Amino acid sequence: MQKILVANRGEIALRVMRSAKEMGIKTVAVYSEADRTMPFVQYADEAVCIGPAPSAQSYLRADKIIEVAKKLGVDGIHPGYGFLSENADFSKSVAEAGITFIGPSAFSINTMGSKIAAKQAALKFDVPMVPGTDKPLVDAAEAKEIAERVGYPILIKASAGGGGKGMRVVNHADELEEQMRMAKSEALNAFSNDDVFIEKYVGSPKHVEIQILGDQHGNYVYLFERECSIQRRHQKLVEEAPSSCLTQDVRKAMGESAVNVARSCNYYGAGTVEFLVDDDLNFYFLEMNTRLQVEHCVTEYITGIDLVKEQIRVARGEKLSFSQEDLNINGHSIELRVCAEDPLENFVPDTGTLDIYIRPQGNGVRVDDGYEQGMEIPIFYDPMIAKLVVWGKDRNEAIDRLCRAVDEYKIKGIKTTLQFGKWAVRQPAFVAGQYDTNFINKYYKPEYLNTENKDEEAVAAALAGIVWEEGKQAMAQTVNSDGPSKWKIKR
Ligand code: MV4
Repeated sequence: MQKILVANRGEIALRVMRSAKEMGIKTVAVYSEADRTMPFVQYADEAVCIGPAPSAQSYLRADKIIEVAKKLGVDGIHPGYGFLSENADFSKSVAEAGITFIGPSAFSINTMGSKIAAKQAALKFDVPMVPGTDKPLVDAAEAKEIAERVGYPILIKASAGGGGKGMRVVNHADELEEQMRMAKSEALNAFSNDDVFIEKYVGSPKHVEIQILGDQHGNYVYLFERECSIQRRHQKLVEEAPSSCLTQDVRKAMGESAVNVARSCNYYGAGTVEFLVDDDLNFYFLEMNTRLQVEHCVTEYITGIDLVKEQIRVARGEKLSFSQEDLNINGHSIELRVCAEDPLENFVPDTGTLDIYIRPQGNGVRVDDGYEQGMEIPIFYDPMIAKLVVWGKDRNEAIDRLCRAVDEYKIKGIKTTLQFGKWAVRQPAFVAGQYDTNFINKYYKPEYLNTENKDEEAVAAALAGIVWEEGKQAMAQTVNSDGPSKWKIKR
């Protein structure tokens, strides 16, 4: 593979290009008119504008992207996450154009894209699942029968759903018919498919997901878990690896189940198998995400594996160069998603200009971001502007380091989730590792955040720094254009 096109934008485009560069592979960026000046466009060896700002006219234009790839002699396309990353037709079209899709086959994407097909496939490998159905519901009468059998409360889920869309809790039999009708109409609207199924509702679960890697020769490994229970409206905000609630035995059992889910759809590449974990550490398969995930960095920190490089190697047809026995958990990693959202106003997205943008640095700190100071955050895309990822020799050090890094991070001009993240990891429930998907609803109130501008001094200092830098630059320009002797003459 000589040249990779990254069909994405922002931090993930940059992150993929960095690994490609280390492997001696050239990179191509495709970008929308709104993204012209972004770092990922500048970083790429070549860059092509593919359309106006709205994603439907740029980052989702599979035809245009493949056309650019062919024209520039690209031999691999990396889809990142979101956009076309879990689009089976795109995976297929890329392959048909004679280009390697750096991701799973259309078959794997299709199988796992249908929650019902995914359950049917995984069932053959004895993967634990929540009691319920693995076939589309035929009518309300059948639904009632099944609900009686598994017992209320139940969940109605859309087969084409995921990320919580088209999900309805039903507490009593007399709500079932109405909720089923609504779930079906919601699913039809959102996914053009109204298949729904039933699961027993697990209250207050933990969301634990397993990172897997598979090659095209039938070899699989699991790279342990990520605990992602701190989320709001199905948007994750804080993720960590490893999970502090699992035992070695449960970790191994979940890892092996995750590999079986991957096996069940002949998966290759990097993938994530999501599980619900209850208070007794029973775990249940939820769904598989057939892409590199936002939070992959915490897994990279604790395993020392570069997941993007492994994706590229697997796509080239290479065998995995390590086995399960070679993998160990080293230390602890926490990621905070830095989103342009106001945690004081229900996390409503905020737009504006990054008037000040200064990254934290130092031991055990990784910032994956897509913007520079002075840039505007466009309204067209995901509000996540950066990921602050830390590593510590143990969980307490990781927590302290995250707080230190939040303090060093200076962002002015837009509201962000930085202070929320610092609050979250200092909560007694988080520190004790005793939290589930209700964490934010249960504990968070906007007034808990330190809202007064206690950072005013630091910002003043940062501004002074900018003025100083600008002054130095102006001076350097004077020196360069006129030669050093000018100073002497002027004096
Ligand atoms: C569940 C559940 C409880 N019981 N399934 C939400 C997104 C989708 N991936 C599955 N989800 C859930 N499925 C059963 N049988 C609770 C959720 C859920 C959830 C799961 C993971 C992380 C956050 C969540 C927030 C609300 C509900």
